[in-house]
Amino acid sequence: MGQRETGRDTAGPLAGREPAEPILRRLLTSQPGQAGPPCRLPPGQRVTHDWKAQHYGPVPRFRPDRWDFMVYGATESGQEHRWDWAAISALPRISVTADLHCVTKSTVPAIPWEGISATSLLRLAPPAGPVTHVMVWAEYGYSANLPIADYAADTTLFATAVAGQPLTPEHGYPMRLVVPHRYGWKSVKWVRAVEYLTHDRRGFWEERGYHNSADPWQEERFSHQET
Ligand SMILES: Nc1nc2c(c(=O)[nH]1)N[C@H]1C(S)=C(S)[C@@H](COP(=O)(O)O)O[C@H]1N2
Ligand SMILES: [Mo]
Repeated sequence: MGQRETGRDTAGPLAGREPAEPILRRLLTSQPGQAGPPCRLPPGQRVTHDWKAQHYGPVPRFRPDRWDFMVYGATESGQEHRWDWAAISALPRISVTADLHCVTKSTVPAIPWEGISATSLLRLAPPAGPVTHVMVWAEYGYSANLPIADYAADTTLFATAVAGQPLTPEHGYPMRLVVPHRYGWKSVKWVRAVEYLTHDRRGFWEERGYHNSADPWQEERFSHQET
């Protein structure tokens, strides 16, 4: 495959935030009252504290006057929904602290995301009954598909900030999707639209050999594993 992910050095808000030891202890300790695997690091992953941005292609420039966010496709009303940056900025915020698992095996632990929950956007832009999946679209045509259940998970959010600071351009400014329970390529940076689908369709990396469902706990990295 001629394409690969590129990494860039960035001094994000997490740089030097915490010594390694407490993070490792937290990762290796099961969380009381939380369902799921006893070890919080998915198989084959290693922890990295150096949060390098991972993406394909250049970092887009944000132009607030031209930027909008759309929900279209199989909406309940049959109409598309559109927000400009001021309207998005006025929506209520949630916080989700989550690990980010890149398929290339690095995991950045405990990123304190803040943003708009996917469920609140689902309420504002209800899907039609037959919707089964969404395609999440970014600048330059990057995309990732998700079953509606993954999109509607209560930890899925459109992040605009980390630790109280706006996202850096490399990490998705002004807004990115975060799907903590899937590999990082589903966490679409520089997001511009969500398309409601009545059938599954593969996104950018899914078409190029990455696994369709991308569950890090099942090590669903590549399509040849799909049965
Ligand atoms: N638009 C866009 N979003 C993207 C990507 C990309 O190439 N383009 N790369 C994905 C991949 S592979 C990962 S691991 C995460 C990395 O997020 P980070 O750079 O903030 O660590 O972004 C995801 N979102
Ligand atoms: Mo990735």
